[in-house]
Amino acid sequence: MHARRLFFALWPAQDDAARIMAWARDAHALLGGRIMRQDTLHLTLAFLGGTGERDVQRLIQAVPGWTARIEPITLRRFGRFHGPRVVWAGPDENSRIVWLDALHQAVWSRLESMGWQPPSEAFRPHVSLLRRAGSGDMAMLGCRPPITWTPEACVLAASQPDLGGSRYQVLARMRLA
Ligand code: 2AM
Repeated sequence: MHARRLFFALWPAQDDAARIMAWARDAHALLGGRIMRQDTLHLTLAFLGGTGERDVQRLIQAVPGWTARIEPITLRRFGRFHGPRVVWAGPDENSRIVWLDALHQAVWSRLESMGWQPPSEAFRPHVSLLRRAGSGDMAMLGCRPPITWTPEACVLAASQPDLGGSRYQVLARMRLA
């Protein structure tokens, strides 16, 4: 069996995902590309990449013992990663979300103790909306009323390539406090 691509992510409740999806549809109308499915919108905390089955089992067993303190997150703006042509919704660039940075740090220090190498790049919290988006002017999207949502779950998920995109499978859930 080949390695599955694993990641830890914060998942919105259904009604919050529906509100985020409205942003995705507006962005898609302007920029095209592949729109994310509403039921798999998420905020990635840690991407582990291809993970062998033995390590998948170690991670699944480790997760139920973790707890996380969760507070609301406010999405205020669209942003873009040029390489993968991802368009996303994110918080203000200049305001750090202290609890979210702390959670990212806690997840990575736990992963590091299990042998994973933390990323060298800074954590930039975002919810991806489009992949392979066109190069239209994002300023045309204007400002939207902000979306404040409280993650419903923190999950360990596996991403599997599927026709036209990726399918995500939730493997384990962390307790939220
Ligand atoms: P995203 O958070 O920007 O959408 C599963 O692939 C998830 O892990 C995706 O949501 C993806 O991007 C995130 N991710 C982070 N770094 C990645 C990388 N180097 N390759 C693929 N996915 C990555």
